[in-house]
Amino acid sequence: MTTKILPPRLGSYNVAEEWMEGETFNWERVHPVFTWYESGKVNMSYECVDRHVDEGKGDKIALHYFSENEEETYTYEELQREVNRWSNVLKDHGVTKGDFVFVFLPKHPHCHIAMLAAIKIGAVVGPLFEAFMEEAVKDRINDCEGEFLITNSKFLDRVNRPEIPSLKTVFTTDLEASGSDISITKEAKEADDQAETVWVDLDDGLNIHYTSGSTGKPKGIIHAHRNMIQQYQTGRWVLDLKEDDVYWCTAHPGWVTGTVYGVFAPLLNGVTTVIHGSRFSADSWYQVLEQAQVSVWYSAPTAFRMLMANGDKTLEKYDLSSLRHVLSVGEPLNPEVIYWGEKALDLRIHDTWWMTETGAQLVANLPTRTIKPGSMGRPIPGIEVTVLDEEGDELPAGETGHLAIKSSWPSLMKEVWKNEEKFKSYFPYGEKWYIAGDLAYLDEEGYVFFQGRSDDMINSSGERIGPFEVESKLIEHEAVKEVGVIGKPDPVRGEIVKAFIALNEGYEESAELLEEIRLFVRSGLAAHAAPKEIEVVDELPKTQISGKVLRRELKKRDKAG
Ligand code: 6R9
Repeated sequence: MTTKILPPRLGSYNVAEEWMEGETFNWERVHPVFTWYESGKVNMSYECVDRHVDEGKGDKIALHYFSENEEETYTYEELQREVNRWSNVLKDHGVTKGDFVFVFLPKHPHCHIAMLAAIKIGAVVGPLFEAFMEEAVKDRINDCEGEFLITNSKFLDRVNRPEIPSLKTVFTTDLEASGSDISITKEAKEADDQAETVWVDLDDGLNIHYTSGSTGKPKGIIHAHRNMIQQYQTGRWVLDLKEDDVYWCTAHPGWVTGTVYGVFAPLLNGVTTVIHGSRFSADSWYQVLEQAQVSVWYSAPTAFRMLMANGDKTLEKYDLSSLRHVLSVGEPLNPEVIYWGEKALDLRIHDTWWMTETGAQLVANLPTRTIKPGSMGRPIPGIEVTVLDEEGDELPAGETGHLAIKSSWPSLMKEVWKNEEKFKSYFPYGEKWYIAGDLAYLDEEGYVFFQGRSDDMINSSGERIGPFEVESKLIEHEAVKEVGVIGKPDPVRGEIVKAFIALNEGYEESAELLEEIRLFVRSGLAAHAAPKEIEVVDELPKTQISGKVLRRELKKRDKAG
């Protein structure tokens, strides 16, 4: 396919009015937007909710929730009162500044409220992905010895309490709680709708998200309140959020995108956020876009590919004329998808690039820039990007190497929980350059072309999956002797998880056994981590010295076979 470039479309964009291409940009320019600029005191929850009420925008719709049979809205003032009530309940039960509060809830206003309530009283919120199973939940809470969890009775089945000894208090969103658990919704009804904001420092902890690495268990990436500088500003310039926008980010807050661009950025910008509770189907998604009159939509390549594969027939049933700006994140955005967007939606799909660790977007196609399909765009104002070789020297345009970002920027992670060494590993060539772990090249104009990961990480439907975590689970199965897990290219999901296994003596390969093994991972870790393909081999290729499974070799074999 020949790639054709897509020039910007006419429109009045925030970034065009506030910044000139080529002009240097200092993040300090953003500081006066926030209350702390004068008071010196900061709280993300205050800036997301209370500030808008204080500024007279309390009647504006903050959240618009849809599911199959429910629809619910909260104005900023209603959201404020609810957040206050919940934060009072949390406080009454001992949550204080710096405590970890895990939130394990489906896409629902309760999830937003729980997060904002915990943050309001200075706690560090840990949103857990809704698809996590027992093991994934346990590992994360145990890693930071979390004492508090907000969940519901349905998800509680996946919380193995005896194995999470630090867990002191479980709040559920059901009106009746069992045993010593606390119904946060019931107590909130009785609680005061006024609450004190706990003011913290810009550098104090705000949220924790676990990301998979290629070795070891997932690492806890901790972010600070200062992130709001970049999250607000990218919401304004990259998402182009304006006062009257209705904005929908399809990600669950358990993925960093769902927290940063599903909760914080839209609320910081004072727009209406759509929350959609049901599972993906082309019909239900188009229906949300139509019914909620979504104007700005942030989703992922897998979703766009599924809509594309669904065909135009479904699309034609809906009126999507409210839509004006569409963005994508999480995995490579195929040029075909961009061309589909042009045809089907009559809009450009704007790719954006960032990571859990970076806290906000760094490379993007701004609405005012030409899109080169196949490229993620260029660094946003205030960000400098280059490509380094193995020695840490900058490479010329066109040559692939390690994608590097000049440090620092406002939303860079604060720390890796209890793992200073891991934090340092992002800066192998010194403090100047943050190394993303992605391979890329730049063209003459500075457009960034993603070329893959430099490690063994798997990216399936935008989900970062560490092969090690899947391997560790597989090896627990009694039939499995040895295992190696890789990402296999897939037209819809980007990659799928593929496992190579050697069986223990006494076990024979059969469809039933492989299905049992797959379900073992599915029910232990998460559906997206379960191998879609399992291949039984006699032996796995290993390194001579350390006996590590050679995933690269497995990849090669997989291609050849
Ligand atoms: C926000 C998020 C980060 C990794 C990143 C890269 C991949 C993200 C991408 C992309 C190609 C894009 N990635 N955006 N690859 N094009 N536009 O995704 O965070 O889950 O931590 O993943 O995802 O490999 O290093 P996270």
